[in-house]
Amino acid sequence: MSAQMKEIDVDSIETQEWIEALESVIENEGIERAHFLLEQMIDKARRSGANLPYSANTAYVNTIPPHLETPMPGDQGLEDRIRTYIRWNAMAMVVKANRYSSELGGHIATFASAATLYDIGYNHFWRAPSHQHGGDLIYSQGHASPGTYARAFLEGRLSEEQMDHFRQEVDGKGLSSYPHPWLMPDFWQFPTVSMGLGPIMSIYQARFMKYLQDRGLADTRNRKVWAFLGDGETDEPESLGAISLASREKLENLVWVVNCNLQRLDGPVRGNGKIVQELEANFRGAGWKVIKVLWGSYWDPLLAKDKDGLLQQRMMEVVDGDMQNYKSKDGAYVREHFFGKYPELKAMVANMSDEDIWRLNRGGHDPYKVYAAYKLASEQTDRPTVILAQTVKGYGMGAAGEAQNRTHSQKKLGADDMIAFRDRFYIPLNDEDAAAGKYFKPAEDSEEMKYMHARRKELGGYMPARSNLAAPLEIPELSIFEPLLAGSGDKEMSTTMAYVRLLTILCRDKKMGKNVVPIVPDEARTFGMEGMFRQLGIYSSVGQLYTPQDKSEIMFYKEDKSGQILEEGINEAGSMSSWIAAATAYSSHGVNMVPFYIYYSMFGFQRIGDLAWAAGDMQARGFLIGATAGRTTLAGEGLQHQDGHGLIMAGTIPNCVSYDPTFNYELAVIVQNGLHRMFAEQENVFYYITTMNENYSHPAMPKGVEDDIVKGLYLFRSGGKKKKKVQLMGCGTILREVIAAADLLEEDWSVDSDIWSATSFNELTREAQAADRWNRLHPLEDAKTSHVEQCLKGRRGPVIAATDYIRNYADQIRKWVPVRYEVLGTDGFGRSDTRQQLRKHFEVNKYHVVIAALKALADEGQLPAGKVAEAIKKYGIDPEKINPLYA
Ligand SMILES: Cc1ncc(C[n+]2csc(CCOP(=O)(O)OP(=O)(O)O)c2C)c(N)n1
Ligand SMILES: [Mg+2]
Repeated sequence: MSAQMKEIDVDSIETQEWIEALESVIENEGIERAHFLLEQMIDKARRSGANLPYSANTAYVNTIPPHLETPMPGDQGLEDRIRTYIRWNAMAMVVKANRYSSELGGHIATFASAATLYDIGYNHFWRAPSHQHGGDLIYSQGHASPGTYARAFLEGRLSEEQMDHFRQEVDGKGLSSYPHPWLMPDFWQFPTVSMGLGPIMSIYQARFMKYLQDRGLADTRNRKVWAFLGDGETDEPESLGAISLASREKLENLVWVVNCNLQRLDGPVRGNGKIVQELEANFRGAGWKVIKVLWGSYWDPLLAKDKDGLLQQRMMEVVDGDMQNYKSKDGAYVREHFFGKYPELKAMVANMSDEDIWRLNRGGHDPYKVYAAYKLASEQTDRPTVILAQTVKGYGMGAAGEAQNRTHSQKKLGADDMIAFRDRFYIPLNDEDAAAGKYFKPAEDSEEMKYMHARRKELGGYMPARSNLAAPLEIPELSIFEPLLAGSGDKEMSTTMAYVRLLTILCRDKKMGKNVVPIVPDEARTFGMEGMFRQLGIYSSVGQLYTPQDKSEIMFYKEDKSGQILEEGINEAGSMSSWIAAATAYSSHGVNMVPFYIYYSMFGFQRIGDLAWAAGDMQARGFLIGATAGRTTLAGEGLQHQDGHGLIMAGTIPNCVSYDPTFNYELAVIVQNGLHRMFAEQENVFYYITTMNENYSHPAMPKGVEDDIVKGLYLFRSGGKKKKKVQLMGCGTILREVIAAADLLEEDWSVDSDIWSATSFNELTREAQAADRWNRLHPLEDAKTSHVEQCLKGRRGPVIAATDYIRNYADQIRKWVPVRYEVLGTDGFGRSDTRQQLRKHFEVNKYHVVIAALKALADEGQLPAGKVAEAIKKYGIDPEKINPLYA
């Protein structure tokens, strides 16, 4: 009992009796029974009116007491040696990369603190995919990658040459700085180095595995998702933002290991507090199983002696800043500053040498403690587990960085540092080799090597490994979307409605329908998808435990264990994480899933852009549907809803293919082509397609336009042979303004127009840039011409493009437009009003298209400038109106 407690204890004999009674229950009936009795007493006290304060924390000791630790199997001596070699090689590869060029480098301190945490997993828990098991999924800390490489090197999966080319990726033999599937597609599975993304993706991955299981699409039973986080990383909102979903969904298949080395990049994570306790409260409150692994076995005898709880009290009162500082000093310092605070504690360690005190280890460096924690985590049946492992950042780096504030980025180790590291871990290298950072690999027939290979063989093979073995899907012909190809006649509809029809048709497809994963973030009704609730069901791991309010209606809110729709609630990051899990199922689960995630386009890339970038890295395949797109098309919503730049952002992701269709048939052609590319050809691209909520009638598909729709530009309507002629381009809803402008030009100004539907300025630009590049590098061969140039060849008159996006979008193709090119767009903040008003404000309505066309003709000397002024007047345009960019 602590000194404070003693002071308030008014009857110590009574206290002792209660404690003895409890001890007897623990001894005779076990800890569970004791827990039960305590809960009953607390309940009784509360009912009797006691206002007991709630504490989500437990004492600052290991959750698993020594006598309940599962003993560790295997040969610890061998494992320890293997681990030291991995430590050495990981450090050496970083130092060597930095010596090769000071521009390169990497991180030593993170893996140094985490080596045991990874090793126990590799040696005892993580199963690779095999005939017996689907494989566990490991989200490792991005900047701990040297440790992963160092193990793979010992295993013979990476060569010395590859190790020597850490972070030298350009010529093809090097190893990725961080886990990047794009750059090492047979190795890494999950890009985690942008902090917070690994944690949230791991939660939705674990949930998606339940979905696959419940829908009978893959056997994911007994497979686990393990995610490693830094304690600093938990400050990212994405890290902790979805933890309650994990417990709500009872994701017993999820284990997080938070490496609590108490430091982040700049300094301590919670210098003035205790990060472990803060996290414990968060996770316990959210319903996770929390296992604290704070102290190593050398502390056990001291804790056993701590009958009055003073040592525990000291452990609790010392803040993380001091905890870190101790490990940067020595045993004498710890004796004086930690134990020395209380004479009783000082006496407790009086017969220990300074070296003995220094050896008192942190839990995360103790294989026995870590094993026991992992074992307990792997046995959970009804909730996710978080292991809070206390470690030392830069463990073993000594003067070169151990527990020092600057250790995170330390990568310059001199000869003395290297030799000290060698000595610390008994690496069998002479001084010269150690100073040079020579890798150490024991002989193939050594006990260590045999042991390491045997462990992985037992667990199904080597990890990490990324596979790409899913069977392609059989994609329906374009004709399955006949209702969209035929035109809507008099019926006015939006492309969002068309999308819902398309998705419905696809879900009914006998062959691939079941692989479709519709995802919505509490926005299904917005997009008219509520009919799908009943048809497909909303996935719920427990089915539907209530009578839905609208049960009597045809389209009632149906939750179902085998439901197909993922209704993610108001959570774009979570929805995107689900989409990523589905879009990479071909690799993680061997089955091609076809996710369609529809959302307000404004809450797309600019909200979850970093996840979208990670999706590109992971070679995700699927559809993102940016609905209610366009800055003037989503009327009445205003500045924070109207998207005029999502397409530009989509274009920044190299393998994201994006389109802005106007008509239903365009949408159908684009989706069918995407299905073919991604799920039959299994190309590593994903699609971003905008849809709109403006209703209008849709023409039937003209003949022979499919290929050009896919390329991004096709002739929608050919104009007449008048002397004056212009080329008009548009996309999305603004194409309709362009079409109306063509009519005005002819009627009012006797100007003919060819009308082009530009389904993708992004694709046009990429293709044209590729042609340019080829031409630059092949100066002696016949030049390639871009699709834009081919389309415009032989056409008369200036080109005018108008879109519902910022001008940069259509402006991208300027270089390949052989004539004068005018671009209208919606630069500036949006605002709420009617579409007509908004298009007037942003100057993208039919009148402005006409003005732009006339001005281009005037500038070319085909019209007097007075005609333009006349038109401005005729259409009631105020030439002094404020520029919408600044309005
Ligand atoms: C989103 C994001 N922000 C910042 C960084 C840069 N960064 C890399 S590691 C690091 C510190 C990590 O500290 P912690 O999470 O505690 O991990 P440790 O290395 O201590 O295990 C930072 C800030 C990043 N990779 N991603
Ligand atoms: Mg840390």
